[in-house]
Amino acid sequence: MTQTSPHPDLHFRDDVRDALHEGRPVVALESTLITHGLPYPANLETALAMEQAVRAAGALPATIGVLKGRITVGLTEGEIEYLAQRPGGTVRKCSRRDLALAVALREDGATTVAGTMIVAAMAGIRVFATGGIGGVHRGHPFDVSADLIELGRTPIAVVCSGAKSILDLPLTLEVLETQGVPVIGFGTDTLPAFYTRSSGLPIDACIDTADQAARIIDAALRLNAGHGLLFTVPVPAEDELPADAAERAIEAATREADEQGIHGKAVTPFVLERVTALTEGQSRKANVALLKNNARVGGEIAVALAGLRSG
Ligand code: PSU
Ligand code: MN
Repeated sequence: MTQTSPHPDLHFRDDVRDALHEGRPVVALESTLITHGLPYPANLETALAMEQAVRAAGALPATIGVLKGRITVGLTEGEIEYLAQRPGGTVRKCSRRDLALAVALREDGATTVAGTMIVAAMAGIRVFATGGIGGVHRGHPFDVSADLIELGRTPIAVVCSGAKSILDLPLTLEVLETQGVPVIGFGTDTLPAFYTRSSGLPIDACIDTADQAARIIDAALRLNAGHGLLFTVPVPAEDELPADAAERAIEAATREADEQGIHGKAVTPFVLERVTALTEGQSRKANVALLKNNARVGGEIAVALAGLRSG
């Protein structure tokens, strides 16, 4: 199916524009995990490995970011490398509230899950793969990630490994319910907890194939549902972090954030960095593995969806 004409403020890599125009499968990828989620060079290697995993599944990757105020759908390898090497604090972390600032002030910006959803949906992309979404912060139930609100208002499928257990997962599920967002397990009937395969919390559906996922996306589009769909894929078993090690590190890291008065958009990057340090990099192995795996699953879902909508 041919997509409608994209927005004048979006700059497309040529192959992404062509693929969208022709109804071929495209998977959006975010850039905050490059600038705020992982250090150089793991960020660059992981971003390129995710693109490769999307391609291997038969879809085209479109990493989304803002370069000197230009919202770009499909960063080139050189542009990804540029963002990956920017010193900390020089790239704006762009959630919904930040996009207009980055554009008008001609800044470099990295899109979060919320920011990437907005741009991808404007571009006509139906599937977006990432690692973990933001959620409700432990001990700070008023700190609700804009990702959850975006999922309630922007129609795109987000493939992820749930939310990190640095967050309050039961409260995160409550907010998703309020926002009208179904949580669909890909090969699981509980919410994955990012570093570990299961939080034990029940979710709304369990599916096993990309074709089932495509049917759900297609039904939501036909119903004009207007909200996001959350597909959750557990970290591969061989890369899972032992649950007690993850929990200990998370508790220590969130305590440090409180003690140091870290707040606002700095909380998530701070805690992620501290968890990695406290688990001596063990958590990073899980993080990188699930990112690549989710990119592959996103690619498979996009391929199934393109088949369904052209047939
Ligand atoms: N969770 C991760 N890694 C990340 C993020 C979340 O495991 O890099 C990033 C994503 O871009 C997500 C953002 O959208 O952090 C959430 O930030 P906040 O909690 O400030 O909304
Ligand atoms: Mn927050």
